[in-house]
Amino acid sequence: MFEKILIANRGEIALRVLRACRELGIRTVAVHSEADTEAKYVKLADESVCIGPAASAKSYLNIPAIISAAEVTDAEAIHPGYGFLSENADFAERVEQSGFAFIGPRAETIRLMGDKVSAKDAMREAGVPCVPGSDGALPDDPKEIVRIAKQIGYPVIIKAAGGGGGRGMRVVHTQAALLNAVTTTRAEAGAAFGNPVVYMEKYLENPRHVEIQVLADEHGNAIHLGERDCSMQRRHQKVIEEAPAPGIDRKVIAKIGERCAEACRKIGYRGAGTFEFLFENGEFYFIEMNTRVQVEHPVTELITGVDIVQAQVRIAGGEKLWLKQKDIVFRGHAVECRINAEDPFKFTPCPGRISNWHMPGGPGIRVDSHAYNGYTVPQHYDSMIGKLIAYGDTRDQAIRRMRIALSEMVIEGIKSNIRLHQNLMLDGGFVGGGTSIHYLEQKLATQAPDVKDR
Ligand code: MV4
Repeated sequence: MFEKILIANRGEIALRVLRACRELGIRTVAVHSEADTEAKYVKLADESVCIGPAASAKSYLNIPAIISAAEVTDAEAIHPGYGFLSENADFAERVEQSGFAFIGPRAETIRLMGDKVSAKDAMREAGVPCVPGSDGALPDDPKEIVRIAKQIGYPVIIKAAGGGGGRGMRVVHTQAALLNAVTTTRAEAGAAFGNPVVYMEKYLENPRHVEIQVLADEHGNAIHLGERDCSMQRRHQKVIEEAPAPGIDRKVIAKIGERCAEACRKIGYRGAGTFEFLFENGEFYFIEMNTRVQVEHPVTELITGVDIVQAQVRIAGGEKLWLKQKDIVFRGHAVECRINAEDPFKFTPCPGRISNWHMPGGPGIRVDSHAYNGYTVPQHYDSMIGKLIAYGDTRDQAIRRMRIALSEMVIEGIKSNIRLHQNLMLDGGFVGGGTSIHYLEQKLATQAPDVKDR
């Protein structure tokens, strides 16, 4: 096993990785920008290195600075967390070429999944059910494009191969609008991602976002850790996640989970990964694969008892997977609320000094946050300052515990979205379970103006 790991990230996930390393008896190196010098996890790490100014491009995205930090501290491996460089194949490649282990999949796997056309090709080939579509890049010939759309049936969606996570997509309802939409999406994709390749899918009008967590080792073993429902989102930012997904038959999950595990074996996947699906009318349709640990990994940890971050580290260290599929037992229910430093109704970011910070506790409550009393939330990064996760024997118990935890939680000095979560925990749609990806935006759009403008 590694003796020292460099954590190439910030915020709550840097602290989460640090704790996983501590438990494994591995020393840690925190790298940080000038804006994060005072962060608690930086002080908790065995060593720390300042890698540049506040701007991400000059620090957390600065590949030479991060590799130099690993060199001067004699770290053996680099954990990229999520966001920043976590899904950058060139970074993974340079880390390994410099003689360090990258805690994640091989660079070529990251590259394969980063191109959404090659990712879908690989998954279709490996037996994972995909959204019906163009089966590859769209050709240039307009007649062919029209033919493909006709065959799929309207509405269709045009997506950029270099996109993902909601960037570079356009829904098309009629043949009249098709060719302009393709031209525009291509142009935007070329400018935004340096890759004008686009593909077409049937547009699913009211799906849920259900994803499957997998773990795979470099010896050809792979398992799944079940699903997470991440449908409660606004502008492609997840707000609440939960596991298991309400109302889906366990047999259906076992079947799609095994398809994902088998796909991992077939493509030689290594590490933790997530298969993103749209779920509609009882069917799973693959859309993308994430090759990193995800923000919402704790809900899976709570219902399976598997520490996903420790698993990432052990797998990167070359260990053979110590768990078989039959060892994975799903128990209880977990809900995660993302706590953001933002206006709870207008959603504008609200950085600044936290004058009072009190976190809830009690049975089934987990708080993953790097913040503390007196901490200043920097303006330079994402507004997520922590995650509140509630576990219970049943979904109902998890939600009740979440309501209590939210009522105990105090964040003063900055605005937070606690009140949004309090509303959602009492919302009929959420409490009923199984709402679509459009539910939250529709609810917010129809909310009474006095509530909206508060
Ligand atoms: C779709 C879709 C409907 N049909 N693809 C958005 C994020 C990216 N990962 C894929 N996305 C979607 N792809 C087809 N064929 C609807 C979305 C979508 C969405 C998906 C997951 C979570 C939130 C979403 C919000 C809007 C649209």
